[in-house]
Amino acid sequence: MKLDAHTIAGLAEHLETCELKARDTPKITDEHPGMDWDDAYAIQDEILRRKLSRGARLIGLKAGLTSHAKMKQMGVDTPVFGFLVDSFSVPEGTQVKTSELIHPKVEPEIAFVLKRALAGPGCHIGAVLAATDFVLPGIEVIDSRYRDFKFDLKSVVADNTSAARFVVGGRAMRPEQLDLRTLGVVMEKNGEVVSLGAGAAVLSHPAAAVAMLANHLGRRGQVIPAGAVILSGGVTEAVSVEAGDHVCLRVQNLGSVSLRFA
Ligand code: OOG
Ligand code: MG
Repeated sequence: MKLDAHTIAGLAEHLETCELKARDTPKITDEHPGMDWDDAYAIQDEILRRKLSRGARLIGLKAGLTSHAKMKQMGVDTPVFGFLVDSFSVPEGTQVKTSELIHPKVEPEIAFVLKRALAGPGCHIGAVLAATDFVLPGIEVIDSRYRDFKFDLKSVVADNTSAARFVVGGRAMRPEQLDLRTLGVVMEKNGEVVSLGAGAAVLSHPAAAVAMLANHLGRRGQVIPAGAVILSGGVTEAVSVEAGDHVCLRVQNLGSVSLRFA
């Protein structure tokens, strides 16, 4: 750790205020170029602690930057991990208020729900599939608090990996009924296809992203709890959205899920 507790608390408050007020900020490594990975996750943990102390519930976890398309789009080379609380979850059919967001983008994702907790280190695809209750389609709405969506990995980790909103829906299926690598994914905006891909775009197998998350948490003495929703990461590049847009994600065998932006 390079930052003291006071600085970490101040940066967490700053980033969370930007989130809650839909205000952007230069990336925090501009002011703190020496901050390390532990500092970045400590800032993210402090944002979670602030939310929990105000009554939020932790309902899930996310992996991000798990596909080459996403890594290339953001100019980075390693996955990152974040948390999901109840206020991020949008029921299908309700509208996402763009006035609460800075510059939202949508991503097509495969969501996992576990029947048993998963612990790392040493977690692998087999362990993930054995512990998975079902998978289902999800649209993640990301909204970096950083100006023009420009960041480095430590800044984006501190900013809870741009997490903002998400919806899951469609048809839940057990993983043994599917080949998650060849699962086709089509995302439409206002009726036009804007991105398409297959599950293997995520680390060759979406369950590998969940294994990486379990191994990341294992190093910190934590597990992925049963019942949590886990977003395994955008299959394709993220697509910008604005008020009036309608986004529909269709995943092979898993039906569709959609979101409207107001
Ligand atoms: C970071 C979050 C990336 C994903 O699925 O790749 C992410 C960002 O691109 O702002 O959630
Ligand atoms: Mg994502």
